[in-house]
Amino acid sequence: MEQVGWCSFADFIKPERLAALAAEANNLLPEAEELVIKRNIYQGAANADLADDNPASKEYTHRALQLADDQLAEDTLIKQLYKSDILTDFIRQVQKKPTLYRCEDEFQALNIVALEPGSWHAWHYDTTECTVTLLLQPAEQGGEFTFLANSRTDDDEDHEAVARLLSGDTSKANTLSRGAGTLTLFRGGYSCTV
Ligand SMILES: O=C(O)CCC(=O)C(=O)O
Repeated sequence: MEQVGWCSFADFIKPERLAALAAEANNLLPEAEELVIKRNIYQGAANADLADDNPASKEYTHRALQLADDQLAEDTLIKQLYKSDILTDFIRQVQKKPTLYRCEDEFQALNIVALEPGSWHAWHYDTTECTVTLLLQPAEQGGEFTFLANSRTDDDEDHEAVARLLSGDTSKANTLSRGAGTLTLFRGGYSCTV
């Protein structure tokens, strides 16, 4: 985390518990909303008046089935995992934080995201410093997770590197092909991600 802005733990969840988590998520999916969001990489409305090479001028579409935190009951396995003090403390230690609070946002704290054929993530920065994801079920095809670690700071951005990434050159980016049960932490608020 400190040196490259991300880390990933394969087989973080034992297979039998993972199967139960994946089954639970699949059972909940009929209640999921298909989210179609058009936005620029900074999560704002694209401004076509800006120069063409300014990423804020470009719109990307996110299309996925999503369950928000308020759709995940307290007794679900995934919510129990999210609220586990052991897990939160582990994530705190990986980030070397003196204290780590769980997100209290009623929709955003915990999400289940399902990408079906025709779904995709848009290039974006997250609104958190660090994002934690757990892959419950791998893609049959594709599904790579790509991000340009630390492509911006609080007051600066590597514009050239971001422009190269958005034009399709992922040679400087990290691309992870994760197996089921992989827990990944990455500096999502500072890393342009898809
Ligand atoms: O885990 C993934 O595949 C993507 C995660 C992501 O883009 C995000 O949480 O912002």
